Amino acid sequence: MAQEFFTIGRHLSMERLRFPEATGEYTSLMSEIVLTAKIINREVNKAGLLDDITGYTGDINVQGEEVRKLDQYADDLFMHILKYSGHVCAMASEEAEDLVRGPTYVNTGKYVVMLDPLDGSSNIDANVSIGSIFAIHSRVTPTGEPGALEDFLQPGRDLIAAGYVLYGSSTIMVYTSGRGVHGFTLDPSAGTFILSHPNIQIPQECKIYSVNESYTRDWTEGVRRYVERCKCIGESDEHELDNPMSSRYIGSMVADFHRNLLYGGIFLYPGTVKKPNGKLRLLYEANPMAFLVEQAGGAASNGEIDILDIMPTELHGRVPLFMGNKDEVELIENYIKKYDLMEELIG
Ligand code: P6P
Repeated sequence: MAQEFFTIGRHLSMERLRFPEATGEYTSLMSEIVLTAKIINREVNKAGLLDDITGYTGDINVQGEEVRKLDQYADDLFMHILKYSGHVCAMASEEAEDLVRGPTYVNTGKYVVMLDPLDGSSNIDANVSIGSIFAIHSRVTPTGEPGALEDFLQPGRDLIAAGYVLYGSSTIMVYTSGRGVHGFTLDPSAGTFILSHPNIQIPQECKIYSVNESYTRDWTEGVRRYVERCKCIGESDEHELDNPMSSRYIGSMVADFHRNLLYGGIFLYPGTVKKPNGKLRLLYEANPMAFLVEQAGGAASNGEIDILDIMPTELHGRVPLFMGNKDEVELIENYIKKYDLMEELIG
């Protein structure tokens, strides 16, 4: 139940009061992200009605993916609003090959922002929920200089905030600044996000597994055996379930993640023999989700170590991603350790 008009603005102001030395820059930056989310929500909601905002731009992004008009719109909007906020010295986006910097006067900005402006947008024509993902680091380069790559190549453990906006049956912003995970649902009539999910904690029981099973033949032995265990098929062992988990996979990570966060579940995007690092990007997909799920009592791993402990080496680096209930993530790591090593040894 939404707490009566406890808006995200009031939440951010109360957060600021915790830190007397706070300059208000972070609060102001978050307010700019909230504004951007409202505008993107408006465009996503009418996408099916207007030709000029659906379909493809004809460009190919740095990922080699066809760019949709809504992708470009969302990216342009985030860039414009954040670039001139005065708080961001540089940005990284799925849609931009290199760093994006603002005008010289914002070299004093304290933060860098990493964005997937509109994740899952290939689903928009089918009216499937899509999302925006953001993550915020404090810069490590001297204030006054242009933002630089090393401002982004920090482990997720050092993030100061991360979140997503899910444009679905209703639009919800879920974010953390390291003091719990909080969900705010947009009240379109009031034009503001209202606290609807305070202190989200992932349920103890893992009821759902989410993975694209069309890649089964390319998985390593450990991943394959874990998924078989979720389905109660294959060789039994001490981790055998009494009943299979439900399979839920919509191909839009923010939607899949949000459902599993609220209901209890495990999301897998494994590497394969051909693509050992999988598909999802560390800086603006895996890290923000890992920060959120750890704050909600869950875990996120690349199959060996916590996502948040990975030292990034490039803007668009990819990682295998297993995230959700902590016990399940640990079990996946054990299966990988046990069976993938065996596979390597015996070939
Ligand atoms: P696949 C969407 O393109 C995305 O980046 C994520 O939102 C989603 O989880 C994944 O890719 C889906 O990838 O290979 O299963 O279609």
